[in-house]
Amino acid sequence: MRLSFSKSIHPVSQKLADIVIRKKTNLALSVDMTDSKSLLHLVEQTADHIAVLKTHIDIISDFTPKLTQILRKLADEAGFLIFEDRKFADIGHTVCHQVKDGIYHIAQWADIINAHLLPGVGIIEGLKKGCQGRDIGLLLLAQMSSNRNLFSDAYTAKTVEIAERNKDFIMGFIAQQKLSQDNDLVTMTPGVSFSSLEDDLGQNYHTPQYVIKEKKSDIIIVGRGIYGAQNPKQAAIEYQQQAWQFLNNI
Ligand code: S5P
Repeated sequence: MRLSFSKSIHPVSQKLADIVIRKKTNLALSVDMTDSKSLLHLVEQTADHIAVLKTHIDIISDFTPKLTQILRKLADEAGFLIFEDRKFADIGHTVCHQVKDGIYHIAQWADIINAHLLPGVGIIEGLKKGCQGRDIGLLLLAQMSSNRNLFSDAYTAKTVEIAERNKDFIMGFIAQQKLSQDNDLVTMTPGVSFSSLEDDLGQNYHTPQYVIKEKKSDIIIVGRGIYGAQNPKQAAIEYQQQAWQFLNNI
């Protein structure tokens, strides 16, 4: 099996590798629902098939702290990591509060967070400070899936370079392909669907085969391909099986 990060020095990547191997899944489910009941129903249906649950906690209309307590409990019981896709992008002092305080207290329940490196390396220190006390991994956005995005090759290369120098906290990338030869770093790829090529707001999709086999990513991130399906549990199983098969090079 090609699981390049299985010996990563990052504790969250180690946990992720253990889950991927034990549950035979390199699928991250993006639960972009806006009410907690639908979200929890989806998680209960798919928990056995996912390695990571990716949330956008700030789109939940009826959010209460109870929701993140329940998600944390489900994650510990079913064995998946929680990735809060907040895409931090501010100065260190501000992101420190954004990850720790407010109504979401992300650092109390998330295993993985992500950030844009646009403001410079202070964002890494700010998030690290805000995450003190728990094992949390930071993914840097090195590329995006959306049409005509403004990521340049130079920006992507600089992001990779900075990640490779900060592996105590940075666990890898959100990217469209494997970018670093450093096996401590994980690559997660969104914009994955069996059936769609794009949506009407600029999203682009590729198949699990393309992303895992051709582009050598580690983890596929799937949202509407699963929760928009007639049978989300069955769809999760199909994405799980395909992504796993191509990770194993069959
Ligand atoms: O480049 C990116 C980065 C991210 S994190 N493109 C993305 O689509 N995402 C997120 O992945 C996006 O915010 C959404 O939550 C998910 C893709 O959802 P889908 O429904 O299009 O599969």
